[in-house]
Amino acid sequence: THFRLLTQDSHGENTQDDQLAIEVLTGLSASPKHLSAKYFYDDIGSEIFQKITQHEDYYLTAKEVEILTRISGQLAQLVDEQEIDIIELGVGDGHKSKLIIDGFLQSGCKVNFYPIDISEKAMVMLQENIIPDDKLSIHGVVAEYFEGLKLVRSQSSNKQLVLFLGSNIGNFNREQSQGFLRKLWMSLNASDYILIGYDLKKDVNKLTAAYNDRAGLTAQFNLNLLHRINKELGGNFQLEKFQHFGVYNPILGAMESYVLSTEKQDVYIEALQRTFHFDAYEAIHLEYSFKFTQSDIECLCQQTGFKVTKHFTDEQHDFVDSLWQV
Ligand code: AVI
Repeated sequence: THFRLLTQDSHGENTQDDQLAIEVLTGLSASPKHLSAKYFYDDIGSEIFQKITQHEDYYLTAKEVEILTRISGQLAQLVDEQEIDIIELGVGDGHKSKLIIDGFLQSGCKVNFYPIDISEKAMVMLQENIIPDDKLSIHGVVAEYFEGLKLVRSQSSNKQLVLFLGSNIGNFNREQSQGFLRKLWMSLNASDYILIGYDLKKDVNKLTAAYNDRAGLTAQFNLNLLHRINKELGGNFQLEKFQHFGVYNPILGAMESYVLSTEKQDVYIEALQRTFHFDAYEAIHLEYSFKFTQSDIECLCQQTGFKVTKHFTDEQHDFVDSLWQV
């Protein structure tokens, strides 16, 4: 098959397990308590997230699909190359990548697709949805974003288009997203492209509904992190004694996710040999999902060295995919 999996050896770095343990110890010892949303995506979490993206309350995915379906031909025309590397940071199920890839293939452009993700499972799911053909090669890279990007760039000298879709950038805070984009700018060649998805600021009720969906998927998604700690670190969180709370912070311009301890309780985590105390209704902060205005997006572009090629939005202006050039 044309599908190749590139993996990297870790050179005495912390394993993912160690990282989770360190994160949990630090986060649950802090005041206020916090855990990183980065750890949502074990196999169960990835599956729940997939369901969230299909739920009508979580409008983000449908809006981005609407945009990408409409612009895929136009993208290929704007980029205008004979052969291109499309590098996707953090792969979903490949549904959105495929829309973009097809636009290039239909314009006669040869595509080398490099999905980069830390999860090998994500790569397998993707493989089922994207079928290679004569003009499309796929090289899955299991690595952190920038390690993977370095690996890809050491193997190719084509023009590159980096995809960072789904408002994944919203899970960074403002400094982190600036840092991330600067680093991306430095890693690419002059006139390479990036296409980034941004969820726009909008009616608070619509935002709140998206992060408190009626099927309870978001609640499950967040509580799964406690379940993961039980499983991987020998914790004894009783999930029924915690409650999901998703709320918009209009000063930050971000949705915030918490789980609240519904009573006073102690939780023991074996791998850390520690007990953590929770007061009644004490919160653990889990996630930010930042929202943007058009001018937030333009500022970010300007501050990080890129030039805006074009913003693409859906009919109701809920979401933007923004094409920038180095
Ligand atoms: C992956 N990320 C962009 C999602 C978001 O909207 O922040 C994760 C998510 N959290 C709750 N629902 C979805």
